Amino acid sequence: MKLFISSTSPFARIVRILLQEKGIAHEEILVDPWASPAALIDATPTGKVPALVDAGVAISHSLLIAQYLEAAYPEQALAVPSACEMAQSALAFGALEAFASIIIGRRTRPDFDDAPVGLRRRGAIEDALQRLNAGTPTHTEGSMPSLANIITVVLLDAVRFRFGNAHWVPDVPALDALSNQLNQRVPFASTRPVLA
Ligand SMILES: N[C@@H](CCC(=O)N[C@@H](CS)C(=O)NCC(=O)O)C(=O)O
Repeated sequence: MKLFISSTSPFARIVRILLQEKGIAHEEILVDPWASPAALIDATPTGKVPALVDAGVAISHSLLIAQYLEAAYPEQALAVPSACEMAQSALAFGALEAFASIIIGRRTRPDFDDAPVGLRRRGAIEDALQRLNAGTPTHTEGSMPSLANIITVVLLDAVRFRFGNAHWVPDVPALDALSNQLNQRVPFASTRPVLA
């Protein structure tokens, strides 16, 4: 199994954490998606990471890859998510898409952050972080993290990585505690975003 990743992609990080937590053997292929390497384009015409190649098929999109892993490796399946966990995943993933929209928007417009669409995306991230924090997601030591908590920590770490303590990033002590707790685990610590 091969997984195309970049060192900063939060979407790739979700899958990297899942594969490590599940103990599924795989090879990570580090690429710059914007350089459109042929092997990545072969796997997905969008040229986006993550892309997984397994058993002769190529699958892109982090959540579809997560769904595939649940079906193809049932012995390492996650616990069935509750309605609250599904809602948490949706909140966190939506904010991650808003985050990616800002990072990609900067490529076409350097002042994207302060343009109307950038401000709208920023507002979505801020609101989602506040709601997630108020929902105080917890993790029980010794259990496999839920997909909801994986996406939530990936979101918070990505926001801190790209925006630091920018004035608009809300105080989220419950999320910081969750991030500190889960980043003690190798699958989280070994995949923290770094500039290549
Ligand atoms: N919805 C996709 C988003 C993937 C995505 O946007 N990946 C970014 C890196 S964070 C990328 O490869 N961008 C290159 C491009 O947009 O061409 C997922 O969940 O996997």
